Order: sequence, then structure tokens, then C-alpha cells
Amino acid sequence: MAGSTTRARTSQGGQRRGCQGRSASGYTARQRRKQRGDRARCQAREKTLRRFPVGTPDVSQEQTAARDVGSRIPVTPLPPASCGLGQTNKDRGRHSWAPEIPLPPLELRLLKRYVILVESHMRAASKLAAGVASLPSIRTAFAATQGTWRFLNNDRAPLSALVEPLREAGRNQVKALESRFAMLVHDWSKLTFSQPKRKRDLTQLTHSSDVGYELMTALLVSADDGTPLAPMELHLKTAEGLLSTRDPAPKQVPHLDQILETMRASREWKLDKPLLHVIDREADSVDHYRQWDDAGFKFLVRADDRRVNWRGESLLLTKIGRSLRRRKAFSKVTDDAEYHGRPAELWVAETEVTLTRPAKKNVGGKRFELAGRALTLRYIVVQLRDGAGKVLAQWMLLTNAPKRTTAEHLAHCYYWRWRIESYHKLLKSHGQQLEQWQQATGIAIARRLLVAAMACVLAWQLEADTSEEAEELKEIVIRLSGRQMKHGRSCTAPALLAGLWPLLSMLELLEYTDLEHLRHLAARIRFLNSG
Ligand SMILES: [Mn+2]
Repeated sequence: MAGSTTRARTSQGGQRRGCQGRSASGYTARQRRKQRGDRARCQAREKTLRRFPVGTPDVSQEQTAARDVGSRIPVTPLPPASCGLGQTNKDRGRHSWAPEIPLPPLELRLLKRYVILVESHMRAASKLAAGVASLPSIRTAFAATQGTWRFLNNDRAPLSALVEPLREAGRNQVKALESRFAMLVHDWSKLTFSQPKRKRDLTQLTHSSDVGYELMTALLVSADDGTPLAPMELHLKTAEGLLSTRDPAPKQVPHLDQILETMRASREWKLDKPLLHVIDREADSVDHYRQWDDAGFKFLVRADDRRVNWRGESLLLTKIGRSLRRRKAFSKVTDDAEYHGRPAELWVAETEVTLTRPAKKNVGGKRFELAGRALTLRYIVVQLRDGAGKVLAQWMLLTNAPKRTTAEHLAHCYYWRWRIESYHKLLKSHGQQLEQWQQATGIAIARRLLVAAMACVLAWQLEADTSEEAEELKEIVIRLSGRQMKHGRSCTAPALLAGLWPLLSMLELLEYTDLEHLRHLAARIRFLNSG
């Protein structure tokens, strides 16, 4: 039904195209307004056609027919494979940064909605208006809301298809890295909602009154400079089970048991370079170190103060760190590190330790010890010190990364792990206001998350682009965002999102409204007129 309404409307627009060239004189104001609306509708339709070339087959009808007879519909990957955002075909190539976003393998109707939705997420939402925004086109806000609802609840847009453009963006960017490897950062984030009664499948997180979803992200990060590239995998834990971009979705297992499966799945992503898996202190587990090493994966994990063998002695990691300092094994990496806003020096030392003790396991409340082979790892101590040599902060890192990657580089890699915390912050409070989203089910939230992630990827790409045009564009976007940047920072991802929205809105508005006419209308605001 919905499809036929849309088609009817577009064909009407097509018939009325003839009136475009007629002189407006002799018409009443109401008729002129109506004509302007029609013209806008025609132009918007042409714009869509320019983006999606006319030759593109629309298989939605065939697929609808296939669904009627109850057969399984193969999701056909369709041309075009990529599409420019916020710009028409004729503009393409004008901006060097212009994002040609990769598209998911969906039918054409869903593809169009995907592009519209990615655009809708290129903004910094406010807490009070976290719904999917619509650009000021001729579409009514209601139609946009309806289209969004249909897309987010459409089983023909599976998570495994919606993650494809993100992976494609990741693949493309990994090719350009100078480092021999890329980083994959794994982390979990709790999502709690301000109106939990509206969600149908929230799950208990810690205690009985703590309900929500749990989000797992595997974020691809550049090992050159820590630029976030793209989320490559996502799981959302709901009361109905684990939703995942992996097909079939993995079983619900404890956090650390999920990692090996994600590592294995990463081999299917066809990345040009090997991955270094970076995880925070939660992953300090000798049993998992053994599993990952046996399976041939490289990891970098922040360790707790654990007992290891070092030069024939059984010692705690902190004690080894002190001993290394006495032996002057530390070297200074930089003078201009920062610790809580104060200047600090960054020092690094490295040695080799062996983990021989059995793993302490707790499965279903049963505690036992699991013996395992001796595992030799690189132990890297990273210290932030003040000018007087006092240690302000210390990270103890364990890794099986090959020796040719220096301790200094690995210290930076762990520092860049923070990008995943910033990403979760960007999704929650600093950009997308995820915890205010009104979608009622985990699957709709997960679909929207993948769309919002694409908007974040585009903001990161712009942030990292240092070409002359990109710098000019960033300056404009930041000015439009109305945000003040910290001294020395030219832009941030949340500010870019905040500024991209007015820019896209402006472009969309100018696409079908005459600038002179807008000026004329704006003159009704006295203040603007007086200047
Ligand atoms: Mn964590």
C-alpha cells in the first residue's frame, strides 16, 4: 500500500512538470504558492533520479511479488554501489573530501531511505529532540517519520547488510595506512533509557532495577595516529537475545568469550593489514591470553598487578616496574604529554615476562583452576611523570605483538584505545543522544545505530582530512556549529556533526528555493531589514 501511494505521488509530480515554464502573472498568490510547491516537488524528484541513475532496476516490485508467494527473497546487491551525501551528481568531485558513501546491499527503496537517514544523523541532537530529524525538503515531517519507522522495522534491512558500508569504509582506509597493522578496539557500553517502559525487550544488566541494552563495539582505529576509522562489528544484548552484525548472531556468552569469536570473524572482513586487538583492563585474563595466542591473534591489554615469572623469579608486575626504574631501563618518549591538564613526561620501559600460573575460572558459580602452558609476553610499562620524576599515572601493558613494533608505538596504541570511549560518548551524550531514542525494540535501535555510525564515520573522515579544501570546509562547518574550540584544537567530531546539519539544511533549502526570494521573505523580520 505504502509503496503505491509514493508511486502515485511521484507520477503526479511528473505530470505537473509541464506547468513549470508558464508565466506566473495573472495567478493568485495562492496559486503561485501552489506552483512553487509543485516545482519543488519536481526538482526534488529529479534530484533523487540524478543520485540514483534512471537505469537502475527497481526490484522492489518483483520482490514484493516473491514475498506474496511466500518464497525466501535473496537480498540483491544493486548498483549504485556508492552515493554522495548532501550533493547532486553534478556537484560531485567539486570537494576533494566529498564522501561517496558505500551503500548496503539493499533493494532500491530501502537504499534511498538509508541515504536520507544517514544525512539525518549528521547532526548533534539535543536531549529534547533526539528523534530522526528531517532536512527542510518538501517531504512533510510526518512522511519522514513514517519512512524512518518503516526502515527501522523492516526485516529486509538486516544488520549484516547495514554494517557492510561501514566495513567497506574501514577496508578503504586501512589500505592507506603507513603502519604494518591496524588496531581493533573492543569495548562494551551500557545503554540505559530515560523512558524504559516504552522499550519492549530491555534486559537486566547488573541488579534488578538496572535494565537496558548492552552494546559491544569493535572499532577499527588507525595505528598511524589513532584516527577512528569505522565500527566493524556491533552486538546489542537484549532480553530477546544477542543482536549482531554477524550472521548468524553469536550465542550470549560472557564478555571475554565473545572476543575470540570476533577475532575469528575479523578474518572474513578482508582487511589489507593484520589487526592488533586492544582491550582495557577487563580483558586481563591468562586463560584468554592463551586462547588468543594459540589461535594466532595479536593483542595489547592493560594488566592488573599480576604475578609473573621474570628472570627466574616470581614477582608482581609493579615490583618489576620499580626494578626496571632502578636499573634505568626507562626512556623518555616525550616532554609534552598531559596529565589532567598539567604538563607531564612520558616514559616507557620494556621487558619479557612469562605467565605460568593456572587460570582462575568461575563458570556458573563454580570456581576452579585451569592449568595451561607457559606464555611469554612483552611487558611494557608506561609512566607519566612530573618534572621532579614523581609517577603520576602508570599503565602496565601485556602484548604478544612482534618485536618490530616498538614499545613506544604500542604505548601510543594503548593511549588511542580511548577513541572507543569517545565514540560511545558521541553516540550517547555528545552527538546522537542514543539514550533518548524512542524506537521500541532492540532491533530498531540496532539498525539506527548502524546508520548513526555511518554519520560518525563521515565526520571522522572530514576531521582527519588535511587537504586545503577540507580545511576550508571544516572552518565553515565549525563556524555554523556555533561552538568554541579549545585552544590549539581546530575541530572535534561532535562540533563537526553540529555544524554539518545547518550546512546540509542550507544546501537542501537552496536546492529548491531561490536565494533572492529567501532574502525577500527574511526581510519580514524587522531586525534583519534594518541592517
Ligand atoms: Mn571497558
